[in-house]
Amino acid sequence: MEGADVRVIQGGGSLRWENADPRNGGQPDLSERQELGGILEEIHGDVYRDNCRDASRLPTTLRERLDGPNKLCAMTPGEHVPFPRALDWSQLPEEHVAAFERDGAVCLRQLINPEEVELLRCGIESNLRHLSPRAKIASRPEDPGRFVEDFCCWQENEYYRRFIFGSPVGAVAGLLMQSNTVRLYHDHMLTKEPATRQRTPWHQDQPYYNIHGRMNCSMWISVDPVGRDSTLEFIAGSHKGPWLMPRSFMSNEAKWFPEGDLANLPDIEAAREDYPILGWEVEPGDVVCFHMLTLHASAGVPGTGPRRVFSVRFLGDDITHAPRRWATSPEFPGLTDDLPPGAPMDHPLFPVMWKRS
Ligand SMILES: O=C(O)CCC(=O)C(=O)O
Repeated sequence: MEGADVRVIQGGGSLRWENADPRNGGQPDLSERQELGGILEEIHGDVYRDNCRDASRLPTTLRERLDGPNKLCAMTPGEHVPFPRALDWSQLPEEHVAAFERDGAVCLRQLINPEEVELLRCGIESNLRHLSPRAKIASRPEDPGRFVEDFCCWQENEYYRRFIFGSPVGAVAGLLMQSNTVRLYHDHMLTKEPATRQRTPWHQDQPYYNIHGRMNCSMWISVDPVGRDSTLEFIAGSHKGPWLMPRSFMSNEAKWFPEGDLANLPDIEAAREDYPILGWEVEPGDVVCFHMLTLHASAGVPGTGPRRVFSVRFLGDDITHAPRRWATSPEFPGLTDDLPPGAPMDHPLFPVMWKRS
Protein backbone atom coordinates (compact mmCIF):
# COMPACT_ATOMS: atom_id res chain seq x y z
CA MET A 1 0.00 0.00 0.00
CA GLU A 2 1.37 3.37 -0.88
CA GLY A 3 0.93 6.63 0.84
CA ALA A 4 -0.83 5.75 4.04
CA ASP A 5 -0.69 8.49 6.65
CA VAL A 6 0.40 6.25 9.42
CA ARG A 7 2.41 5.96 12.56
CA VAL A 8 6.05 5.05 12.08
CA ILE A 9 7.50 2.26 14.17
CA GLN A 10 11.11 2.87 15.08
CA GLY A 11 12.17 -0.70 15.58
CA GLY A 12 10.91 -4.19 16.28
CA GLY A 13 7.19 -4.28 17.00
CA SER A 14 5.77 -7.07 19.10
CA LEU A 15 3.54 -8.94 16.71
CA ARG A 16 1.52 -11.83 18.02
CA TRP A 17 0.04 -14.49 15.81
CA GLU A 18 -2.55 -16.93 17.00
CA ASN A 19 -0.02 -19.70 16.43
CA ALA A 20 2.74 -17.85 18.26
CA ASP A 21 4.79 -19.85 20.72
CA PRO A 22 4.08 -18.60 24.29
CA ARG A 23 7.57 -19.81 25.33
CA ASN A 24 8.91 -17.32 22.86
CA GLY A 25 7.20 -14.25 24.36
CA GLY A 26 4.31 -14.63 21.92
CA GLN A 27 6.55 -14.32 18.88
CA PRO A 28 6.43 -16.82 16.04
CA ASP A 29 8.91 -19.62 16.62
CA LEU A 30 11.51 -19.13 13.94
CA SER A 31 14.02 -21.74 15.05
CA GLU A 32 12.89 -24.33 12.51
CA ARG A 33 12.67 -21.75 9.78
CA GLN A 34 16.13 -20.43 10.55
CA GLU A 35 17.40 -23.96 10.28
CA LEU A 36 15.59 -24.31 6.97
CA GLY A 37 17.23 -21.10 5.80
CA GLY A 38 20.60 -22.72 6.45
CA ILE A 39 19.57 -25.77 4.48
CA LEU A 40 18.37 -23.63 1.60
CA GLU A 41 21.69 -21.85 1.63
CA GLU A 42 23.49 -25.17 1.34
CA ILE A 43 21.31 -26.38 -1.50
CA HIS A 44 21.03 -23.20 -3.50
CA GLY A 45 24.09 -21.25 -2.39
CA ASP A 46 25.86 -21.82 -5.67
CA VAL A 47 23.16 -20.11 -7.70
CA TYR A 48 23.92 -16.73 -6.19
CA ARG A 49 26.80 -14.75 -7.52
CA ASP A 50 28.06 -11.91 -5.35
CA ASN A 51 29.44 -8.77 -6.86
CA CYS A 52 31.13 -6.18 -4.74
CA ARG A 53 29.67 -2.77 -5.20
CA ASP A 54 31.42 0.54 -5.10
CA ALA A 55 29.46 2.32 -2.39
CA SER A 56 31.97 5.17 -2.12
CA ARG A 57 30.22 7.23 -4.79
CA LEU A 58 26.90 7.06 -2.98
CA PRO A 59 25.70 10.04 -0.95
CA THR A 60 25.80 9.60 2.78
CA THR A 61 22.11 8.97 3.21
CA LEU A 62 22.22 6.09 0.77
CA ARG A 63 25.54 4.83 2.09
CA GLU A 64 24.02 4.61 5.56
CA ARG A 65 21.37 2.29 4.22
CA LEU A 66 23.70 0.31 2.04
CA ASP A 67 26.38 -0.11 4.70
CA GLY A 68 24.07 -1.34 7.45
CA PRO A 69 25.46 -3.32 10.38
CA ASN A 70 25.67 -6.62 8.51
CA LYS A 71 26.63 -5.17 5.13
CA LEU A 72 24.59 -7.82 3.43
CA CYS A 73 23.83 -5.28 0.77
CA ALA A 74 27.33 -5.80 -0.57
CA MET A 75 25.74 -8.66 -2.50
CA THR A 76 24.16 -7.77 -5.79
CA PRO A 77 23.14 -10.25 -8.44
CA GLY A 78 25.27 -11.15 -11.38
CA GLU A 79 23.43 -12.49 -14.36
CA HIS A 80 20.19 -14.29 -13.79
CA VAL A 81 21.00 -17.87 -12.85
CA PRO A 82 18.22 -20.41 -13.40
CA PHE A 83 16.76 -21.77 -10.19
CA PRO A 84 16.16 -25.53 -10.04
CA ARG A 85 12.43 -26.03 -10.44
CA ALA A 86 9.70 -28.39 -11.49
CA LEU A 87 7.90 -26.06 -13.89
CA ASP A 88 9.69 -24.48 -16.81
CA TRP A 89 8.68 -20.84 -16.80
CA SER A 90 11.44 -19.77 -19.16
CA GLN A 91 8.85 -19.59 -21.93
CA LEU A 92 5.93 -17.77 -20.39
CA PRO A 93 2.68 -18.80 -22.14
CA GLU A 94 1.62 -16.08 -24.58
CA GLU A 95 -1.85 -15.86 -22.99
CA HIS A 96 -0.31 -14.53 -19.75
CA VAL A 97 1.65 -11.84 -21.56
CA ALA A 98 -1.52 -10.91 -23.48
CA ALA A 99 -3.59 -10.76 -20.26
CA PHE A 100 -0.99 -8.54 -18.57
CA GLU A 101 -1.00 -6.21 -21.57
CA ARG A 102 -4.81 -6.18 -21.90
CA ASP A 103 -5.93 -6.09 -18.26
CA GLY A 104 -2.89 -4.78 -16.43
CA ALA A 105 -3.07 -7.78 -14.05
CA VAL A 106 -2.63 -11.53 -14.30
CA CYS A 107 -2.35 -14.37 -11.78
CA LEU A 108 0.44 -16.89 -12.45
CA ARG A 109 -0.47 -20.09 -10.62
CA GLN A 110 2.39 -21.83 -8.81
CA LEU A 111 5.07 -19.68 -10.37
CA ILE A 112 7.21 -20.11 -7.29
CA ASN A 113 8.04 -23.39 -5.64
CA PRO A 114 7.65 -24.39 -1.96
CA GLU A 115 11.28 -23.59 -1.13
CA GLU A 116 10.83 -20.08 -2.51
CA VAL A 117 7.58 -19.64 -0.58
CA GLU A 118 9.44 -20.73 2.54
CA LEU A 119 12.22 -18.21 1.85
CA LEU A 120 9.60 -15.48 1.68
CA ARG A 121 7.83 -16.69 4.81
CA CYS A 122 11.15 -16.60 6.67
CA GLY A 123 11.91 -13.21 5.15
CA ILE A 124 8.59 -11.72 6.25
CA GLU A 125 8.85 -13.17 9.75
CA SER A 126 12.38 -11.84 10.11
CA ASN A 127 11.22 -8.47 8.73
CA LEU A 128 8.34 -8.33 11.23
CA ARG A 129 10.75 -9.00 14.08
CA HIS A 130 13.24 -6.38 12.86
CA LEU A 131 11.16 -3.65 11.28
CA SER A 132 13.13 -0.97 9.46
CA PRO A 133 12.78 2.73 10.29
CA ARG A 134 10.65 2.91 7.13
CA ALA A 135 7.98 0.58 8.56
CA LYS A 136 4.44 1.81 9.10
CA ILE A 137 1.25 0.71 10.79
CA ALA A 138 -1.48 1.46 8.25
CA SER A 139 -4.48 0.65 10.45
CA ARG A 140 -6.27 2.50 13.20
CA PRO A 141 -5.55 1.79 16.88
CA GLU A 142 -9.06 0.38 17.42
CA ASP A 143 -8.68 -2.13 14.57
CA PRO A 144 -8.61 -5.70 16.00
CA GLY A 145 -5.65 -6.48 13.73
CA ARG A 146 -2.78 -4.35 12.52
CA PHE A 147 -1.80 -3.68 8.95
CA VAL A 148 1.99 -3.61 8.99
CA GLU A 149 4.06 -2.39 6.07
CA ASP A 150 7.78 -2.15 5.44
CA PHE A 151 9.69 -0.99 2.40
CA CYS A 152 13.02 -1.42 0.62
CA CYS A 153 14.40 -4.15 2.89
CA TRP A 154 16.16 -6.39 0.35
CA GLN A 155 19.60 -5.13 1.27
CA GLU A 156 19.13 -6.07 4.91
CA ASN A 157 16.99 -9.16 4.57
CA GLU A 158 18.92 -12.09 3.25
CA TYR A 159 15.78 -14.16 2.66
CA TYR A 160 14.28 -11.47 0.48
CA ARG A 161 17.49 -11.11 -1.44
CA ARG A 162 17.78 -14.82 -2.07
CA PHE A 163 14.20 -14.95 -3.21
CA ILE A 164 14.45 -11.94 -5.49
CA PHE A 165 17.68 -12.93 -7.19
CA GLY A 166 17.30 -16.70 -7.09
CA SER A 167 13.69 -17.21 -8.15
CA PRO A 168 12.26 -16.74 -11.65
CA VAL A 169 10.38 -13.54 -10.75
CA GLY A 170 12.81 -11.18 -12.52
CA ALA A 171 12.80 -13.20 -15.72
CA VAL A 172 9.02 -13.51 -15.68
CA ALA A 173 8.68 -9.74 -15.12
CA GLY A 174 10.88 -9.22 -18.19
CA LEU A 175 8.68 -11.46 -20.30
CA LEU A 176 5.46 -9.83 -19.05
CA MET A 177 6.78 -6.30 -19.63
CA GLN A 178 8.22 -7.41 -23.00
CA SER A 179 11.42 -5.74 -21.93
CA ASN A 180 15.01 -6.65 -22.77
CA THR A 181 16.25 -5.75 -19.31
CA VAL A 182 14.79 -5.95 -15.82
CA ARG A 183 15.88 -3.85 -12.88
CA LEU A 184 14.74 -4.38 -9.33
CA TYR A 185 12.82 -1.31 -8.15
CA HIS A 186 11.94 -2.11 -4.56
CA ASP A 187 10.24 -4.54 -2.19
CA HIS A 188 7.23 -3.88 0.00
CA MET A 189 5.98 -6.12 2.80
CA LEU A 190 2.26 -5.87 3.62
CA THR A 191 1.02 -7.99 6.50
CA LYS A 192 -2.55 -7.88 7.73
CA GLU A 193 -2.79 -9.51 11.14
CA PRO A 194 -5.75 -11.83 11.74
CA ALA A 195 -9.05 -9.89 11.87
CA THR A 196 -7.59 -6.68 10.43
CA ARG A 197 -10.54 -4.58 9.25
CA GLN A 198 -8.48 -1.96 7.44
CA ARG A 199 -9.13 -1.91 3.71
CA THR A 200 -6.45 -1.00 1.24
CA PRO A 201 -8.33 1.68 -0.70
CA TRP A 202 -8.42 1.79 -4.51
CA HIS A 203 -5.28 3.39 -5.86
CA GLN A 204 -2.63 3.29 -8.58
CA ASP A 205 0.97 2.89 -7.44
CA GLN A 206 2.91 4.88 -10.00
CA PRO A 207 1.66 8.35 -8.93
CA TYR A 208 3.33 7.76 -5.53
CA TYR A 209 6.64 6.82 -7.16
CA ASN A 210 9.66 8.58 -8.68
CA ILE A 211 9.56 6.93 -12.08
CA HIS A 212 8.38 7.75 -15.58
CA GLY A 213 7.63 5.14 -18.25
CA ARG A 214 5.29 2.27 -19.03
CA MET A 215 7.41 -0.86 -18.73
CA ASN A 216 6.92 -1.87 -15.13
CA CYS A 217 5.55 -4.78 -13.15
CA SER A 218 4.73 -5.47 -9.50
CA MET A 219 4.26 -8.96 -8.12
CA TRP A 220 1.98 -9.49 -5.11
CA ILE A 221 2.91 -12.73 -3.39
CA SER A 222 1.08 -14.07 -0.35
CA VAL A 223 2.67 -16.81 1.74
CA ASP A 224 -0.79 -17.53 3.21
CA PRO A 225 -3.89 -18.72 1.35
CA VAL A 226 -6.12 -15.71 0.61
CA GLY A 227 -9.84 -16.04 -0.12
CA ARG A 228 -11.66 -14.15 -2.86
CA ASP A 229 -13.11 -11.74 -0.26
CA SER A 230 -9.70 -10.61 0.99
CA THR A 231 -7.58 -10.80 -2.12
CA LEU A 232 -6.10 -7.94 -4.11
CA GLU A 233 -8.59 -6.70 -6.71
CA PHE A 234 -7.96 -4.80 -9.93
CA ILE A 235 -9.90 -2.71 -12.43
CA ALA A 236 -9.08 -4.39 -15.72
CA GLY A 237 -7.61 -1.98 -18.26
CA SER A 238 -7.08 0.92 -15.82
CA HIS A 239 -3.31 0.75 -16.45
CA LYS A 240 -3.96 2.45 -19.78
CA GLY A 241 -4.62 5.64 -17.81
CA PRO A 242 -5.30 8.28 -16.86
CA TRP A 243 -3.13 8.90 -13.80
CA LEU A 244 -5.44 9.52 -10.84
CA MET A 245 -4.88 11.59 -7.74
CA PRO A 246 -2.80 9.79 -5.09
CA ARG A 247 -4.05 10.45 -1.59
CA SER A 248 -3.08 9.38 1.92
CA PHE A 249 -5.14 6.33 2.73
CA MET A 250 -6.53 7.25 6.11
CA SER A 251 -6.89 11.05 5.92
CA ASN A 252 -7.49 11.22 2.12
CA GLU A 253 -5.06 14.14 1.78
CA ALA A 254 -3.27 15.12 -1.43
CA LYS A 255 0.33 14.87 -0.23
CA TRP A 256 1.88 14.17 -3.61
CA PHE A 257 0.58 15.87 -6.74
CA PRO A 258 -0.98 19.23 -5.82
CA GLU A 259 -4.78 19.27 -5.54
CA GLY A 260 -6.32 19.69 -9.00
CA ASP A 261 -3.30 18.39 -10.96
CA LEU A 262 -4.85 14.94 -11.53
CA ALA A 263 -8.45 13.73 -11.72
CA ASN A 264 -9.90 12.21 -8.56
CA LEU A 265 -10.69 8.51 -8.30
CA PRO A 266 -14.35 7.60 -8.72
CA ASP A 267 -16.08 5.87 -5.77
CA ILE A 268 -15.54 2.36 -7.07
CA GLU A 269 -16.85 0.59 -3.95
CA ALA A 270 -20.16 2.45 -4.26
CA ALA A 271 -20.74 1.11 -7.79
CA ARG A 272 -18.71 -2.08 -8.06
CA GLU A 273 -20.98 -3.54 -10.71
CA ASP A 274 -20.00 -0.71 -13.08
CA TYR A 275 -16.35 -1.77 -13.14
CA PRO A 276 -14.54 -4.78 -14.63
CA ILE A 277 -13.14 -6.02 -11.31
CA LEU A 278 -10.61 -8.86 -11.37
CA GLY A 279 -9.40 -10.82 -8.36
CA TRP A 280 -8.10 -14.28 -7.60
CA GLU A 281 -8.31 -16.53 -4.57
CA VAL A 282 -4.65 -17.48 -4.10
CA GLU A 283 -2.59 -20.27 -2.60
CA PRO A 284 1.06 -20.01 -1.57
CA GLY A 285 3.08 -20.30 -4.79
CA ASP A 286 0.68 -18.18 -6.85
CA VAL A 287 1.96 -14.78 -7.98
CA VAL A 288 -0.33 -11.90 -8.91
CA CYS A 289 1.40 -9.59 -11.40
CA PHE A 290 0.18 -6.07 -12.16
CA HIS A 291 1.12 -2.82 -13.83
CA MET A 292 1.93 0.13 -11.56
CA LEU A 293 -0.95 2.14 -13.04
CA THR A 294 -3.58 -0.57 -12.58
CA LEU A 295 -6.14 0.49 -9.98
CA HIS A 296 -6.12 -2.01 -7.11
CA ALA A 297 -7.52 -2.46 -3.60
CA SER A 298 -8.09 -5.12 -0.97
CA ALA A 299 -10.46 -5.71 1.92
CA GLY A 300 -9.63 -6.61 5.51
CA VAL A 301 -8.93 -10.22 6.49
CA PRO A 302 -10.83 -12.84 8.52
CA GLY A 303 -9.74 -13.76 12.03
CA THR A 304 -8.41 -17.16 11.05
CA GLY A 305 -4.80 -16.23 10.31
CA PRO A 306 -2.47 -13.51 9.06
CA ARG A 307 -2.24 -12.44 5.42
CA ARG A 308 1.48 -12.02 4.88
CA VAL A 309 2.33 -10.51 1.51
CA PHE A 310 5.57 -9.61 -0.20
CA SER A 311 5.25 -7.25 -3.16
CA VAL A 312 8.29 -6.91 -5.36
CA ARG A 313 8.51 -4.34 -8.12
CA PHE A 314 10.45 -4.35 -11.38
CA LEU A 315 11.39 -1.81 -14.02
CA GLY A 316 11.78 -2.34 -17.76
CA ASP A 317 13.68 -0.67 -20.59
CA ASP A 318 11.80 2.64 -20.86
CA ILE A 319 11.75 3.63 -17.19
CA THR A 320 13.53 6.84 -16.24
CA HIS A 321 14.00 8.82 -13.06
CA ALA A 322 11.23 11.31 -12.27
CA PRO A 323 12.36 13.22 -9.16
CA ARG A 324 9.45 14.92 -7.40
CA ARG A 325 9.16 18.08 -5.34
CA TRP A 326 7.58 15.95 -2.59
CA ALA A 327 8.65 12.84 -0.67
CA THR A 328 7.68 9.84 -2.75
CA SER A 329 6.44 6.59 -1.22
CA PRO A 330 8.79 4.92 -0.78
CA GLU A 331 11.47 7.57 -0.60
CA PHE A 332 14.95 7.16 -2.02
CA PRO A 333 16.79 9.85 -0.05
CA GLY A 334 19.74 11.38 -1.89
CA LEU A 335 18.98 9.66 -5.18
CA THR A 336 18.57 12.97 -7.03
CA ASP A 337 22.28 13.69 -6.34
CA ASP A 338 23.16 10.63 -8.40
CA LEU A 339 20.43 10.43 -11.04
CA PRO A 340 19.27 13.50 -12.98
CA PRO A 341 15.65 13.77 -14.15
CA GLY A 342 15.07 11.62 -17.22
CA ALA A 343 18.09 9.37 -16.59
CA PRO A 344 17.69 5.59 -16.78
CA MET A 345 17.54 4.03 -13.32
CA ASP A 346 21.18 2.98 -13.57
CA HIS A 347 22.09 2.90 -9.90
CA PRO A 348 23.19 0.24 -7.37
CA LEU A 349 19.82 0.60 -5.63
CA PHE A 350 18.16 -0.76 -8.77
CA PRO A 351 20.36 -3.63 -9.93
CA VAL A 352 19.85 -5.24 -13.31
CA MET A 353 18.57 -8.70 -12.52
CA TRP A 354 17.74 -10.12 -15.91
CA LYS A 355 18.59 -9.58 -19.56
CA ARG A 356 16.91 -11.18 -22.52
CA SER A 357 19.31 -13.60 -24.11
O1 LIG B 1 -1.80 -6.00 -0.02
C1 LIG B 1 -2.54 -5.01 -0.08
O2 LIG B 1 -3.54 -4.90 0.60
C2 LIG B 1 -2.19 -3.88 -1.01
C3 LIG B 1 -1.09 -4.21 -1.96
C4 LIG B 1 -0.65 -3.07 -2.78
O3 LIG B 1 -1.25 -2.01 -2.79
C5 LIG B 1 0.56 -3.23 -3.60
O4 LIG B 1 1.22 -4.28 -3.53
O5 LIG B 1 0.87 -2.28 -4.37
